Parts: sequence; structure tokens; C-alpha cells
Amino acid sequence: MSRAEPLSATVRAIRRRELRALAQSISRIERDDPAFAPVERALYGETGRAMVVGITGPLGVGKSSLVSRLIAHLRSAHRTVAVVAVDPSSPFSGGSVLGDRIRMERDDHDSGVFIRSMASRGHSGGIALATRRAVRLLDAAGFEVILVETVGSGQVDVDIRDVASTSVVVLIPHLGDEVQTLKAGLFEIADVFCVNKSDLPGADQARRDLVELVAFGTPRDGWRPLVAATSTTLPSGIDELWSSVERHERFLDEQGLRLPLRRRQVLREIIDLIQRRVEAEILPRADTDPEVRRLVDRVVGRALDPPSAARRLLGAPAGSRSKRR
Ligand SMILES: Nc1nc2c(ncn2[C@@H]2O[C@H](COP(=O)(O)OP(=O)(O)OP(=O)(O)O)[C@@H](O)[C@H]2O)c(=O)[nH]1
Ligand SMILES: [Mg+2]
Repeated sequence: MSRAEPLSATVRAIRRRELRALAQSISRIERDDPAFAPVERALYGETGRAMVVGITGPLGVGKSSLVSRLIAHLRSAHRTVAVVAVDPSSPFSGGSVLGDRIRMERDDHDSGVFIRSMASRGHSGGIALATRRAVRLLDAAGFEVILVETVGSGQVDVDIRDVASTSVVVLIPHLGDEVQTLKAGLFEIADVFCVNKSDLPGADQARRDLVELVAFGTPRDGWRPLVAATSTTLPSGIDELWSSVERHERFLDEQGLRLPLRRRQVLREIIDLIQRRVEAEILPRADTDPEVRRLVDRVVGRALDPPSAARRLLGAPAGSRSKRR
């Protein structure tokens, strides 16, 4: 049997949006299975169609609950939706918890929805790369909207702007002063702010404060973040939240910003891959390659500074024995 047979079977299953094949494929991405690369390569040309929306914010603000409400909202408009939730908890215990929270509230027989949690630790290839690859797979599978839930504030090593075209930052009333938010770097990444739990006291004030902060800030690429207020328990504000997301998506198209955004994201990914490759080539040589050993010894002995050592290593790929003094 030709070796192309199983490859094309997997590719076809993904194209047909078979949920089992998708789940298995994402597991292979998580394991960084080298045999899966040809599948991704075969599908790459079919990606770039989905709307990828980041839902990010501090722990417990209601991101998963919002995702669940957004799924219902999108399904009632007959749009297909996939979710990737990047879970900061341990890969052994926490991996499925968030997915379960969403799953509890949805129809299990609906093939227009796919939900996957990915543990943020325990990836040989790094979670940022794995997230991008999982999103791409779901894109190739034809999901129209892909929601990516991540915990903001540096707990998870995924910059949502590398993946999403619109980033929603979720906050709640009395989360702490806005200065905290600014510090956590959440302010710079928001295209849309969402004040969730607006059924709790203080929500109106929180929303007004945010609107004011946004008004004082400098627009990025001409866009001033929108502020929506939601409650997933009532529920309320879900339509407003989604139409804010769509307004930002339209803005990207109208202003010709989508292509530059994609270029930035692709370049970022290429650089991440190069970094990983360099690391994979140099680390194993640290103890075995006399040239690397000598270089490290010289840096330890203060005969050479780290930038000079880095320059020399970069100029000396594995196995090369170019003459250096
Ligand atoms: N009062 C109120 N509680 C809410 C609302 N939305 C979510 N919650 C509650 O907030 C808690 C956290 O909700 P999640 O949806 O798991 O929040 P999350 O941001 O995904 O949490 P992590 O993924 O653990 O960071 C749960 O107990 C929810 O029931 C809301 O609109 N109002
Ligand atoms: Mg969650």
C-alpha cells in the first residue's frame, strides 16, 4: 500500500470535519508528532478563512461561560464554531475541566461545534506554536468562527495577538484598580473590552471607567477599543459583545489592516520556529560538542562575553568545523 494512503485519509477526515479525527489530530500536535507534519502541510493552503477571536482575561472572570453563550449565539445564526481553551493548570488534572464547563451546557450531538482544552504546560513544542497549529487545523476543517480562550496576565505563554484577529479582554466589576489591568498588559491587547458579571453591583461604574480610559488612550491603528457589558447568568449583552467583535473585523477589512496583521502573525511564527530550531540544535551539543563546551567555558571564565559567544555559535551550525580561533 502506498504511504500516501493514511495521510490522505486523515486529510479527508479533517476536511469532512470529523470530530474524532480532529481531536486525535490535535493530540498529535500536542505531542509534536513529526509524522503529522505532512497532514498540516497538505492542509495549509485551505486555511486562513476562519474568524479567529481571542477571549482573554484574568482567572475566573467568566471567559468559559462567555464562550458557552457565544457558541449558542453563533449556532442560532447557523454558524459553525470551534473553541480552543488554553488551560494554565497542570496537564494531568486540569486539562479537561474548562472544556467540561462549556460542554455541560451544550448539545453533544451538534457537529457544528468543537471544543478542545489544551494544557499550557507539557508541550515539547511550546504552547504558543501548538495553539496556532490547532487553530489552523480547525480552520482547515471549515469552522467559520474559532474562539481561543486564554488567561491573560503572563500566566500563559500565548500572545493572543499572534493568533486572533480580534481580541476580547474580559474583566469584572471591582477586579482591582484599572492600574492593575494596565500593568498586566491587558490594555494594549484589547480590541473589545467586556465587563462580565454585570449582574453584580458596580458594573455600570466599571463600564464608565473603562470607556473613559479608552477615550484617553491613543488608538492603535486608528481603532479605539469598544466596551461591552455582559452577564452570562441573566444572560445579557451577548449580542452586543458579538456585534462589537464583528465591528472590529469589518474595520480590519475596511482599513486594509488584515493583510499587515497576517504578515505580522506569520513572521512571528516563523521567528518562533527558528528560535526553537536553534535551541534544539545547540542544547544537545552543550555537553558533547567540544567547540560548544569550549565556548561556554570561555564565557564562564570571563574570557568571552555572551553576545560574542552567541554570534559565534550562530555562525557555526551543527557538524560544521569551520576554522575559528
Ligand atoms: N454573577 C455572575 N457569575 C458569573 C458570570 N459569568 C461567570 N460567572 C461565574 O464565575 C465563575 C467562573 O466562570 P468561568 O466561566 O469558569 O470563568 P473563566 O474566566 O473561564 O475561568 P478560568 O478559565 O478558570 O480563568 C463561575 O462560578 C461562573 O458561574 C456572570 O455573568 N455573573
Ligand atoms: Mg475558563
